[in-house]
Amino acid sequence: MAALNVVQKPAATEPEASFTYRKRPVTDGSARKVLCIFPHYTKALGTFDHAYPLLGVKAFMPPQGLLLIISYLPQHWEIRFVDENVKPAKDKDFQWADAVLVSGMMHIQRQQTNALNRRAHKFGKVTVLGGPSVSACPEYYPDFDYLHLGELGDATDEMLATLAESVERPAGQRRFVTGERLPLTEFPTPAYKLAGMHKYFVASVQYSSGCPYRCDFCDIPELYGQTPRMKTPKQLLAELDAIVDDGCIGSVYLVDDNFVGNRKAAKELLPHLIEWQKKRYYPVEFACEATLNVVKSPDLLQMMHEASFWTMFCGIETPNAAALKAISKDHNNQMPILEAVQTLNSYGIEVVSGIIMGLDTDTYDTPNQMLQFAEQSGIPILTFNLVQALPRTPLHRRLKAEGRLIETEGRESNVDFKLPYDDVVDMWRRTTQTAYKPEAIYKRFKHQQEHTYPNRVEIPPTGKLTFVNVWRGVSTLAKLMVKVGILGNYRKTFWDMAWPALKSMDIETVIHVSLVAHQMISFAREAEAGYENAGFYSTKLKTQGGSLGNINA
Ligand code: B12
Ligand code: SF4
Repeated sequence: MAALNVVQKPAATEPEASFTYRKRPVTDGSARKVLCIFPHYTKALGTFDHAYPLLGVKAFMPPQGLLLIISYLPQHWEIRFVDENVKPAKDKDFQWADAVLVSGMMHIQRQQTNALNRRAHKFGKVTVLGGPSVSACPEYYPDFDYLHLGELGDATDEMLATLAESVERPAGQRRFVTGERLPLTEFPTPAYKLAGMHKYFVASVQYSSGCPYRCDFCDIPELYGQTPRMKTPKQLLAELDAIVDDGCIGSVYLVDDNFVGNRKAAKELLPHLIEWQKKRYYPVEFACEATLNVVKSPDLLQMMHEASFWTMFCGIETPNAAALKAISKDHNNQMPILEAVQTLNSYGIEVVSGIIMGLDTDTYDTPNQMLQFAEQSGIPILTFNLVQALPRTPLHRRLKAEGRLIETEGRESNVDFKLPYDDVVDMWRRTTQTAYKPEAIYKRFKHQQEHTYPNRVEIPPTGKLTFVNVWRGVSTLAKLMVKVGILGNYRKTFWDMAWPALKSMDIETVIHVSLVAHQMISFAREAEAGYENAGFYSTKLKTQGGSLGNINA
């Protein structure tokens, strides 16, 4: 739990030319104590749970949406923030509160989300739920008192006015639906300080919302729109300052659905990021989600290189051109995929690839094609997911019309695959296990050591040379040496990579490669033992928490 305090409002930012949204919540006179909780995620390949004890952090990423809502709450309301991924909420937190606000991101989190509602109700507290999951699927949350559907906007004001008037639980559930969104240029700086950046694997910021494409399986266009909306560069720099001033030195993840959804806007931002990095001696490196066709804009890539973008999550989904066409992801066919990955690597950008299995076009040869693609591309992290039909997607509507949705508890996916279910799950499991055999992932990392990392902009040591950072590096390295280099059962593979890198004092690479590989190898082994879910959307309960990734862009 973070400290109890009242959040400071950030300085106002320049309004957009088309700005019409002027309402503010009517909350005069009310003094409220608000408990804001982010539920535990379901363990995933991409939540990096196995890396936390080695790095001395508690969770993957601070919950941007909830921290933003906190900053938007009336200044005189008292706030307690709990990220259950860091520390569970205590009974006394619920007792303290007048109202409990919960943010639920993923559908797979919904059991944890509904459990928080039950706890709050046990103490007689009124509950509000917002976030991507409820916005797409309000019916998953029948027992919350208030549902906030959509982005920050008129619904938020209405909801706050309601809480200001009364914190009695209403007789029945009420929904607040955003009709008019608050322009991103009016978004306050999220309450990063409450979260404490040092507790997280990576920090997060948001520059834009929305994506212009319309992939068959993705709910982003319907939830966040197809015309990306942006903050101003000045706003983003203020957020980066807040994050770095709070002690973050390392990766900052741009949570934008597609960082290059509006290339002009990305090009306007990047010179500011480059200048900021230079001025502050490159304290951070960036990761983002973007469509692979960014390689068509070398000027954009050059600026991303100079701003120190190190990682890009691309929803490659499948190397099969016909399959891409079938899922309306033809923009991945605009250039040969392997060449696109090489181009990104040549700018120092390591690709993380989303992969979907269980598509209608899959055959028994699909695992071989996926593994061949992994090897040829040299992409170290590929998030193999089973396709899931999310509500508010073309895929969901099509499968519903075809009678191919199976919403049975315990299934790995709600899609009635063309191939037999057990075969598809088995293909997923075999692909994951083979891709994450220690020799295989270390080989792909070797490719990155040769073809990507040397192409990164040279960073002055000063930016990251703080006592905390050096200490974290030394202790992480020591723990990795013991856990993987001495006790690990793939220690020879580790030393083949680590020894030459240590001799050339490339400590950062040793830590990055062995930490990420450790997560992936451990995850794949758990999957082999049947602990992890194949579909990271499935709400199937596991004896041990389940699994990475992200699927958009
Ligand atoms: C960052 C991110 C992650 C991070 C999350 C870490 C973290 N703590 O933040 C990581 C990388 C771990 C992740 C993983 C996954 N993710 Co993800 N992720 C995102 C992403 C790109 C951005 C979320 C974000 O920060 N947005 C910016 C904030 C400001 O927006 P927001 O959260 O929507 O908040 C706004 C409103 O919702 C509202 N709001 C939010 N909370 C609250 C609370 C209250 C009380 C109120 C009033 C309002 C409110 O106000 C905010 C301002 O407008 C979204 C895409 C998206 N656009 O949502 C996908 C998304 C949430 N992820 C998704 C998925 C599917 C996954 C994975 C399953 C992918 C995978 N294949 O493994 C995994 C699951 C991990 C797990 N085991 O739980 C889906 C969720 C679909 C669904 N509903 O289930 C999304 C929507 C993308 C997509 N369509 O594919 N993800
Ligand atoms: S998958 Fe990516 S590119 Fe496709 S619509 Fe979703 S966010 Fe856009």
